[in-house]
Amino acid sequence: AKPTHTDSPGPIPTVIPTPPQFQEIGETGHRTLWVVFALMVLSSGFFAFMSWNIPISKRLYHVITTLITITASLSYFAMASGHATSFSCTPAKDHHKHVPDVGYTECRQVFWGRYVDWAITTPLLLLDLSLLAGIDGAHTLMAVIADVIMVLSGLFASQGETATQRWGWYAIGCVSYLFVIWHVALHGARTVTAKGRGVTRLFSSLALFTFVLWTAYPIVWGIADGAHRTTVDTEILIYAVLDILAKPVFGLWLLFSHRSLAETNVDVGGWWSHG
Ligand code: RET
Repeated sequence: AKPTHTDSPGPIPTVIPTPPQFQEIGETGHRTLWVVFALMVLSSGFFAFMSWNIPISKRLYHVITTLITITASLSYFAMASGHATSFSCTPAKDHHKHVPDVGYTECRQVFWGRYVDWAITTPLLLLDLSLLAGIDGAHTLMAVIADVIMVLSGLFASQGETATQRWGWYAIGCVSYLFVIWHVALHGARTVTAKGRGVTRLFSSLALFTFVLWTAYPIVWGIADGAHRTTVDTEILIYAVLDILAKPVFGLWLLFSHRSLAETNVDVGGWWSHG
């Protein structure tokens, strides 16, 4: 029947839905992103400067390491200027027991620019370590592919809407990470001994430093992006410290050691340089 003006509009809803809760960047996070951008630019300049008097044939680590901080500069510029970010919304439960379980949506700011950065820089960091340890192309390639799968899994996890999507991808990422450690740290520990005591000692310290640092990333991800237990600014601060240690500090350590330890040289054949 045709509705008339006397029709009731229906029952008045007894539960008013809670509006989405937003978790987003604040002043501290914003400033931190700009500071890290500046540090990455300075490091890139410094690494390029360090390679000035080095013959091309001995510049492979310099080139790789400078590319790592250049890539980080670009991604930090994007994030600091407000790009490379989106909101990931997930259903959140209402924790008050006496209120019916209405649930609401929780939207957290995610910087997907990080994953683009990591997809480029973590393979390059592994390449530095693999060349240092004298790991063959086959194992290096497997490590790099496992690493890219790890980072892309993290990206998919961060965009997931259901717990299955988010934690499923996270688990896939963690398994890939185990492959990376296996191919680079364990395999490298065997191959590096052929390069003598000095390189073995350097590789052991650098690989330990790397994998302790890298393991912090999935832990931070689980607490911040997975469980939403920290603010977006705290997450930015923690990743900032980790990124500075994993890129500029790692780079300084590697390039200064390479300068004083001739056995770190890699023979990559005539394609890289003619002498
Ligand atoms: C994710 C989530 C999925 C599971 C794992 C992760 C590991 C990330 C790592 C990142 C390293 C980044 C570095 C950046 C350089 O500055 C993607 C967080 C295992 C290991 C070293």
